[in-house]
Amino acid sequence: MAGFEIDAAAYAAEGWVVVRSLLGAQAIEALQRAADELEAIAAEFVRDTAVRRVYFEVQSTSGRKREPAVRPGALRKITSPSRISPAFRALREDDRIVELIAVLGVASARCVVDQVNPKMAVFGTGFPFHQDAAFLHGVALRDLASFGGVNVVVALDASDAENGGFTVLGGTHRSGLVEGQHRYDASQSLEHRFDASRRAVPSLAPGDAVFFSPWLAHGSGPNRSERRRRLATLWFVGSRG
Ligand SMILES: O=C(O)CCC(=O)C(=O)O
Repeated sequence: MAGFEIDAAAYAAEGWVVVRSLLGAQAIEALQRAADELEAIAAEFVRDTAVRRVYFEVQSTSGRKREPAVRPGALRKITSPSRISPAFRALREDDRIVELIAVLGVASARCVVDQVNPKMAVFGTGFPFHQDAAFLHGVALRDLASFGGVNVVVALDASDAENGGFTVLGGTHRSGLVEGQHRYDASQSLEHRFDASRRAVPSLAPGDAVFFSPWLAHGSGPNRSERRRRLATLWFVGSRG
């Protein structure tokens, strides 16, 4: 693919691979502004709230779901930002991502989930290790089983171990789905349930992306820094084409 390469062999072996500068400065600035606008909508929210089918999940003190926000407007996840944000819709429909996914072996991929994952400076808690494949259902799960899938996170801000960077457990995409992930307590690490011997926290600049298997265990640590960390997340499943 012109301008981009992806290491399909590393992806097959580890279950994840970084693509540097997937998005250029203009696209990233548009997404950063769009994320700011979404966060402004949520400025007074103290509980999880849906607005025009965009679901804003608040950041609680413990990190557990359904507890009040650590302060008004504190967010941990925004699900389906593409429903109201043109910049996130454009990301969801970016053909270059679909082409890279095809190189990884999943043809005619379609996006079934899009999210923003904010992690606040200082207050952002860890995200327990889990496998996204455990959270799909219906037609999307059927297509994942039949045609495979690839998930993608794009850094909107610089992301590293200090600010709760995206963390992967390499190789875990080969060991099957761990049961009971739906009941997880978001304040707990589930590291003990997975082989963590190939744990990695890739440092990402805005616009860098991680392509990873829906079966790869991943999560993130708390944000102990003064820098916020936001990711855009997309889940793709293949189709008959
Ligand atoms: O925010 C993060 O660091 C990870 C989020 C995540 O893995 C998820 O929402 O499934």
